[in-house]
Amino acid sequence: MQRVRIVDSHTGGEPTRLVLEGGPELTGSLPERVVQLREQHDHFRSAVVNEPRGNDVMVGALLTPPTDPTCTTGVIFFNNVGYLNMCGHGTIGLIATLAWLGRLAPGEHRIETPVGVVTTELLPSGEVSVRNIPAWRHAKGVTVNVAGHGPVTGDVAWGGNWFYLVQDHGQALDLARAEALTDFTWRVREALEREGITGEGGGHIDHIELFGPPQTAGAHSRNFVLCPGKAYDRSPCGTGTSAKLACLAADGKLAPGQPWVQESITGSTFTGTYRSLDKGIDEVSGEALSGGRIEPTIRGRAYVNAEATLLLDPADPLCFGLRP
Ligand code: PYC
Repeated sequence: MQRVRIVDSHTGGEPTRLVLEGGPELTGSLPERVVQLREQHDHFRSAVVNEPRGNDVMVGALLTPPTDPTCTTGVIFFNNVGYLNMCGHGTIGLIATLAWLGRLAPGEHRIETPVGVVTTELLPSGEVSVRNIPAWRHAKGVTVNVAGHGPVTGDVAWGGNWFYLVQDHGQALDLARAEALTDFTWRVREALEREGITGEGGGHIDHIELFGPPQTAGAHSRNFVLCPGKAYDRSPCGTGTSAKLACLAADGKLAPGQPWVQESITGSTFTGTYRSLDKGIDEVSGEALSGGRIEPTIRGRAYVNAEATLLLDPADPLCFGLRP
């Protein structure tokens, strides 16, 4: 019987299952460890997050020793169908969980992910801020023909994962419509694939993000985010909010340092700000340049809600989870 020690948390409704002990031994750089996990231990990913122990919404986070000695830990995020490059809500959950375990104190902690180091801060309030890896808009106003709906126009942006962000979609962003929104965004994703639209270097766009008017006082926008395995994000999505900030910056609609409160489809919120990198802001006019890179910071709160040991019994035919 393999034993896997986990702590669950949720960040704005989106769950994170942190694996503390019992995962496979991985070596090399973080991107190399993702390849090892995918090619040699994918059944472990499935055992942790898929039914019957998990569910389609669950995001796993495997702690791994950092290769960068300035980092507190390394982490690999995964979900019901594969691996995430970065995960904002998951990083907030990771810090809240390590704090609850007494493994870290309020203040700054650097975390190594497969796509770079993010700098987190555990605030005295219990909130966590995540200074993410650079984000940018790759393409503005890309139109695709969505089956059953017609043309839809959106931006392609990177926020730690690749996103297609749509403002004008004709969909009401109400939680009661989650099934219809899932169907619509899945069709958008299929249209992107069919029409060969990708991120930079052929990066797979596996997150679709719709925006609409907020329902919470003080919020600037509400979103619905479809994740790669067809589950929707219950939180405002940290990497999705980073991609949104990159688009706002590129359009000159949000100044560096100005807060943007992003509400999720469940009503939870993240606050985002950014710092300009490269030549994202025209030094003469002060205007944002399309394609400029930004450094986003996302702030939110996670709550620990379970502590358990998973038992992986090789005699159990569903030991490694229900997989399509
Ligand atoms: O918060 O970045 C995020 C995220 C990605 C997928 C689910 N949550």
